[in-house]
Amino acid sequence: EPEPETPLGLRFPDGFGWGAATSAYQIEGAAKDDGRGESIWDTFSHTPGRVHGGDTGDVAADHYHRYLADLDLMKDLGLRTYRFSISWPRIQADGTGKPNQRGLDFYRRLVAGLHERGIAPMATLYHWDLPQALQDVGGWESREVAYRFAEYADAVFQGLGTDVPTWLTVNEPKTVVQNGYLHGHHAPGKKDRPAAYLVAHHLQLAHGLGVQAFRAAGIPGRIGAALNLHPCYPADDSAEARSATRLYDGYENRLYLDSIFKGRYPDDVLDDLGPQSRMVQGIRDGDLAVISTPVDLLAVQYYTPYYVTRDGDTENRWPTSQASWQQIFPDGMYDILTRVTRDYGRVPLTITENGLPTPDVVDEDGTVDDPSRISFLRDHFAAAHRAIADGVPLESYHVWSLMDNFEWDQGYAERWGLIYVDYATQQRILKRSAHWYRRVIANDTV
Ligand code: GBH
Repeated sequence: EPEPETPLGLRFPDGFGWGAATSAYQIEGAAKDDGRGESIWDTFSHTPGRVHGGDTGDVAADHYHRYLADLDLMKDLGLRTYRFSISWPRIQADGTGKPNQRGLDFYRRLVAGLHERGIAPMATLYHWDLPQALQDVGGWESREVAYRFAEYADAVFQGLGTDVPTWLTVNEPKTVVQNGYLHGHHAPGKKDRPAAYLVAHHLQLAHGLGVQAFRAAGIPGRIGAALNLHPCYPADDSAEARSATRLYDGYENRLYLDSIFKGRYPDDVLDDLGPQSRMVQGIRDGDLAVISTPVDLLAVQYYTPYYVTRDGDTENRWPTSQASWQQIFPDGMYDILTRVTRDYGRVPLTITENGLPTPDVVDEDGTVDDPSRISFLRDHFAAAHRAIADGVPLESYHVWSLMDNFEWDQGYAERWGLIYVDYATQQRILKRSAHWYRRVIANDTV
């Protein structure tokens, strides 16, 4: 095994979009500033027993107050693109009505600061922080919330539209479905399978209505969906494992991809849910046309593969990261990128998340050494390079994450950043991987 820093000599296309990603609730803190309302993640994290260590996003990395210093760190790294999310309850405290100018102003300042530093902004409209007031009227189980989302999106387009070249609608609808409504590990913490897939439909509808609102607003720029995709492989060669893998892939990938790119939900998944399921009952005429409103790009988030057994469970094949759900398998990046291009056409692709948590500590000399992040990124970049060489229209790559942050139900126990955050002092330290990434970007070479 060579030193992880040893270059592989893989050159990326000129101007390739090297970037990093964050989300609002995970980094901003400032939970009560400037008229921000409460989100379901405020409620969830303040409910005892829900989040590791009782951690909350009240302060997080205090990015709301430190964004200028954070912008300077992005510039220091040489980032060409930065993906962040907009907090819905900062724009509409109760999820409806006239936008809160002070909330919009924060993102205006952030976006202006990115432009001043030559970094392209990429904004996600919804990264899981639903206004609590909308949860109180049913949350994503209510079809109405999809229409509220479109109104919120329009307020954001009017407020900062012309300065943001790339928009994403809903971050990882599947994670809301699975973690929010199947296992209950995320807000709103339900375990209700019939509700979960109705929520999937309403999130897809919200996506489509958001794309339509963007077209109606007539502002320049591009918009797409942000999906976490999982390559699914049979755990053995049996016909049973192969057919279980097919259905698993339906729930993990095709439910979201087919509805957006083919205007239909996959038959195998609909059959499995059944005609009396809340989801199937909740699909109205015209919904799939809304959901499949053409997008300008697709944002892919890749973390782990699944190996599916004959009885439809999954098993691990590769070493895991500190997150027990994450198997480290760089070829999965190649497989998912080439598959999307093969099955859904040559829509421009961006990687909007890929990374791993590491148990970082500050050494006596004040440095933070994370060699496993360097080898992880090197190998996943190499897989993306191979996909590009094979014709995949991949234009940018955002590492998850720019900085350590509130990792949802894991609280601050998992550190996913290129930049270390000392939460006691809010001091930032570039990890060894950040210094390595700076050289990758400067040379366009891994
Ligand atoms: C992304 O989610 C998120 O977009 C980002 O906010 C997050 O910080 C990042 O990745 C790192 O996790 O149900 O216990 O088996 C990744 C979503 C998280 C979905 C883990 C599957 C399985 C955990 N994945 N989850 S569990």
